[in-house]
Amino acid sequence: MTSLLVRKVQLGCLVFTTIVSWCTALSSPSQSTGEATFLTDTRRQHSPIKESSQHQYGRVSKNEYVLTPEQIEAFHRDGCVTIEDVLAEEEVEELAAVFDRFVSGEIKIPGKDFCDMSKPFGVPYEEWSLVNCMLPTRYYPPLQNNVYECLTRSMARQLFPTSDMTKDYDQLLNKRPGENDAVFAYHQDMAYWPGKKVLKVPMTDTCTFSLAIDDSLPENGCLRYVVGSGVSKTLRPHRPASGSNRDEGHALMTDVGVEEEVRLAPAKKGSITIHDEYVVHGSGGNTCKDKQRRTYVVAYRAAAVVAAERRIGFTHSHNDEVNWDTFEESDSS
Ligand SMILES: O=C(O)CCC(=O)C(=O)O
Repeated sequence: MTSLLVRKVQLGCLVFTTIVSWCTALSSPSQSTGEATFLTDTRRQHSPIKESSQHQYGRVSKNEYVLTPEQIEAFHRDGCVTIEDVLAEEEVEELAAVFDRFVSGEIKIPGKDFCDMSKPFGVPYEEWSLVNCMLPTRYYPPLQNNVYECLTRSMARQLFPTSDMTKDYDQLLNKRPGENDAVFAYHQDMAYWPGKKVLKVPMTDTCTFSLAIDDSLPENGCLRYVVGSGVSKTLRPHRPASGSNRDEGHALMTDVGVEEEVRLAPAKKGSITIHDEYVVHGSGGNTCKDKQRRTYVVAYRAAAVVAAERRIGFTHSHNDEVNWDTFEESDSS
């Protein structure tokens, strides 16, 4: 009788504790991540919080997503990981509406920050296949601090807990339907950026998030990467993807060996891929006649790295005077 009573009391406590912790998670956005000012609070129904005996994982509040140890390990081991169902349908739709205003030219982006990443500069807009809008939150400040930024900021700080991860740049990409040449050439992101020696910093810590605004599939040109290719943190030789120099087109490319393992990283609408700065990656053309592939990229780097970039005038704008061609090193390591 006594032991039955004790068990009932224990069960009652467990139920009470679980309800309290769920309510706390759902009602208090992370203090450290700040409030999303752009999007309405559309707390999702279809991304259940996964619980283990000690931790809650997944979308624990409006602005916070807790990664599992396995997801963190996969990012550091493979150079890329997919996180399913991070944003709700309504949240994605709200971002998509602003996205489309950039791509249509309604929100203006100056100079080379509005370009095609698969073609040389100078190709008319109507002929673009892979539309690229650099730095959307610079050119349209109301987009700053949106729910996607808040969630990814919380994840970045879990991936690199000691680096004070800070937003470095953002970018919108749209592969137009049926454009087989909407190819993002294989590259390492570090090939585009100044390295440790130029910046005089001891690390390059980076995590780059890509939100699938549309389902990102092999047939509409989802992300693909060479598994584990970033682990050695060495830079492969790169060359301009269009023409003979960077004045003809912004994109760079490198080679992938036939023996290397290339993995596709499809992501459903609302899911996110995260890749690092040294993993070799790119994406194929869009073979779907009726599907675009819209992707919203936001990259975080160690605060010391971002500060050092800005000190030399590097902001990830394609209009920067300081760019890949002007770095003193041929090797960005
Ligand atoms: O999503 C893609 O197609 C490629 C994007 C990319 O290369 C990047 O964000 O570094």
